[in-house]
Amino acid sequence: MKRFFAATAVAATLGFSGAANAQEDLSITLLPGLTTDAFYITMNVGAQAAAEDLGIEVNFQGPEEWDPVLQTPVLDAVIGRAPDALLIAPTDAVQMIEPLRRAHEAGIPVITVDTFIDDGLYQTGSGDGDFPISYIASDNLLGGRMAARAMADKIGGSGKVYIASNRPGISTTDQREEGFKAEMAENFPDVEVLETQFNENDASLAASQFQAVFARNSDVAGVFGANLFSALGAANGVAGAGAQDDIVVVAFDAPPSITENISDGAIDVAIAQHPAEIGYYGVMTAYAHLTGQSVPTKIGTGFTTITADNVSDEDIAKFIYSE
Ligand code: T6T
Repeated sequence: MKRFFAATAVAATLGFSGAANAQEDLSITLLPGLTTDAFYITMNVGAQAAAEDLGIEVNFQGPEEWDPVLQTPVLDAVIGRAPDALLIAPTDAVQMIEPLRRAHEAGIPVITVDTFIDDGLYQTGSGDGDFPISYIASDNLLGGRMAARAMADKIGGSGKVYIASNRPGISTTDQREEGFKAEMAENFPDVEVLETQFNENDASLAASQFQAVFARNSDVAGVFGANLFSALGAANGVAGAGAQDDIVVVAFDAPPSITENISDGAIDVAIAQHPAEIGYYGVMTAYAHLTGQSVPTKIGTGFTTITADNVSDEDIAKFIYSE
């Protein structure tokens, strides 16, 4: 009974409406982009906290690498086990539509967390991929703009920069790239954004790509690492070239490996997402839907900007990802 009231109180603050029927035998699967990424490990921490509050079960299961070809068989196995709801970070906005339709057609409510399929506008009656019931994530366009502002500030408003990213076709990193470029074009005309370097989520490749860009542009002023592995790799490349005092690195994501780089001076700014919030509200949203309440089709979570000035603050510690 206590849990029922706790759950309905959270649902009420989220703006969910309708009559709730508490149910404690529910099982939800959280299928991340990859299981070995601190971002998703932290999302699972939030998801498990919600599961505990609600007295339900959440399973965390996914591929070990970012790849729709590897994520699809894991998804098919999950569909075979018929969980009450699926929370998933689709690894490609287009390629994951049909695999996810199989879950939807099997009667499993789909909520996407972090990334979206199609255009991310769900339950609109238009588009191939509007069937998920909700999308819970950072505002990645805004995050890209925040990274651009931080970069422009650190490089003094002019110079050459480039974006290190995973691969095209992923909603999150595509939107960060779009937001970063739009902010530079609109507000920082003296910043030149060079061609984006895609690294397939491989930090070693991101490091060698930095070396290649640096060899062609010895005056490069900054790198925006648009996700954890891109940022770590770029920072390693910059440090390996002995250029950390001259080249600014702005990172998306904030595992300890990145905040340690901030303390050491290899990374200047990290835009931390709030993955635990995504996991918590993801499970709450699934629970609300499963117990007969209406839910928002989109829930946005926040960011925290971390620099050398605040990296050691007590208030910041809760935003550093779990590993
Ligand atoms: O940046 C996160 C996530 O938001 C993105 O979709 C994929 O990369 C991360 O998991 C970090 O590695």
